Amino acid sequence: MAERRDDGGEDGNGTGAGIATKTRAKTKQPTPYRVLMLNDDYTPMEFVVLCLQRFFRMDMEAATRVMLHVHQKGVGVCGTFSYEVAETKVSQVMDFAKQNQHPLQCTLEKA
Ligand code: TYC
Repeated sequence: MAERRDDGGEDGNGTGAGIATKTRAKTKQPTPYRVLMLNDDYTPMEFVVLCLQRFFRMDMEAATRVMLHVHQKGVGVCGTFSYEVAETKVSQVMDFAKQNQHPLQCTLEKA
């Protein structure tokens, strides 16, 4: 969002009057979606931490904090993204969990 006023100088009509102009960014922000991780009784804690590091770029400390939150509360937020990115992250986590035969569930909701 930029606002601009011209130089107030010559306007080409010989009056020297300035013309106010406004430029608005027309790019609309995408609707945000939260990616949620769900607790279960079988997925190892280390695997959840690995997912959070690998797919949500968390460091060990942040990943451990989110994993423990999910473990204790049942659900936790991995991050907020556009629908397309959120959907991709959910698929990546679910595919990786399936490959490793863990029942880990991940979903998304409108933020
Ligand atoms: N509750 C699991 C355990 O005790 C750990 C776990 C944490 C599983 C977070 C899933 O999203 C999850 N092994």
